[in-house]
Amino acid sequence: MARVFQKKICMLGDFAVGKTSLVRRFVEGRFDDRYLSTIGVKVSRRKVFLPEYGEMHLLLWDLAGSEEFTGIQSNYLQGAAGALLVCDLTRRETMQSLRKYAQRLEAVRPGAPVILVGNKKDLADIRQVADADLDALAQELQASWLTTSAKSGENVEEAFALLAKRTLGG
Ligand code: G3D
Ligand code: MG
Repeated sequence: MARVFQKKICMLGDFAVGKTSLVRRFVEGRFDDRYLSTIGVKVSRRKVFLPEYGEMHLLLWDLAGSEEFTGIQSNYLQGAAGALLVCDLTRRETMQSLRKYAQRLEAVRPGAPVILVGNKKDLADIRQVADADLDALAQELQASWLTTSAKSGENVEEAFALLAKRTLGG
């Protein structure tokens, strides 16, 4: 029987950078989600197929409601195979926050892969974060980076697929 990989992925980033929108875009109609009200987390599931590895099930953990303001608890990060660190390209300070999220993940899951995501790429005329800024931070955090738009869908599939691959050592 073929092995099916199941991996927990955490969405990390400041309020309103687009974490929930990215998950929603990625899972599209295939909503199969559960709201864990006790910890204020929404978990969505999606299958991905990686040519070199086969089928994988991603469990996408996203903070919901007031939990977004009270901050992440360590049980949110427990067991995470990796995380998308999301910033809003139109708000520079949201990129600076990513170091902090990376450190928190590192404390709970040392060595877990992260992908830096600069979201809201479609808002090019009010963009404040350059590719070079993301590249420099990604090098510091030993991560890959991409820019996405949850609105247009650009690079959304790619961001999750890249992280999925990294969780398998690819
Ligand atoms: P969060 O889960 O990180 O807090 P949300 O962020 O996904 O709730 O998104 C916050 C707001 O940004 C939402 O707007 C959402 O529509 C918008 N947004 C998310 N991604 C993009 C994007 O790629 N491009 C643009 N233009 N907007 C985006 P509202 O107005 O509903 O609060
Ligand atoms: Mg949200």
